[in-house]
Amino acid sequence: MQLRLFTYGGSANGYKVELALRQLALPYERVEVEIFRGEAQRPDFLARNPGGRVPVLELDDGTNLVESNAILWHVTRGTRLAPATPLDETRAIAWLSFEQNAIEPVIGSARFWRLTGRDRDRADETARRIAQGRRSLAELDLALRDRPFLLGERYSLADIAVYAYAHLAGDVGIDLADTPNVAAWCRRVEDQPGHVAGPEPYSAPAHVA
Ligand SMILES: N[C@@H](CCC(=O)N[C@@H](CS)C(=O)NCC(=O)O)C(=O)O
Repeated sequence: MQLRLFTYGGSANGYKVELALRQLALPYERVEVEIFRGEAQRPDFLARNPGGRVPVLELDDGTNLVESNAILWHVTRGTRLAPATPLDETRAIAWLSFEQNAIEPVIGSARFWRLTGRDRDRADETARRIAQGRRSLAELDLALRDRPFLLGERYSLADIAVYAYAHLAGDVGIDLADTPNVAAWCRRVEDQPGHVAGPEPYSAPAHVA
């Protein structure tokens, strides 16, 4: 049995994992979960992830892994995308935490609301998150002023995790030209061998009237 990735095309959390699997040429079966039709709330999926969220990676022994960054850590272990030293491991964990605190629920949520019509009944909160997103990218820009990648000279899982939502900031009107180090880093990430674009557009059921 091979790896099975349960994901949703519009999810950048799922995209992170697919990007790593593709760049490492690890074979996997992709199972699309239409989260906006309740497919992640069905008992069979909840048995994999009681949180009812994608992505979930099923290993060849049937173990289900949840949380995109934990999955990234697992699939990149021992590969060229893993941190090279214990200190870099610590730095990578810091970037994965930054991504889950300052990028995903900020740029990711604002973008989801805006692209699916949910911003109409939460305009203030959307604006607040976009403002926070600008601050997060400014912080990222400062960190990237003296290094090509987040851990230094080498592209790693930290770049994949942070890139997944950061590169989508333009969808909420944040111009990456305002953070030139981030813009240049996005181009370097996109130039990596095996890079694939993502995530996919939101599916029709994601949109609200
Ligand atoms: N922190 C989690 C977030 C996972 C997550 O929020 N997944 C979304 C799609 S991006 C989902 O499945 N949402 C369905 C729901 O919450 O009902 C991760 O990084 O994997």
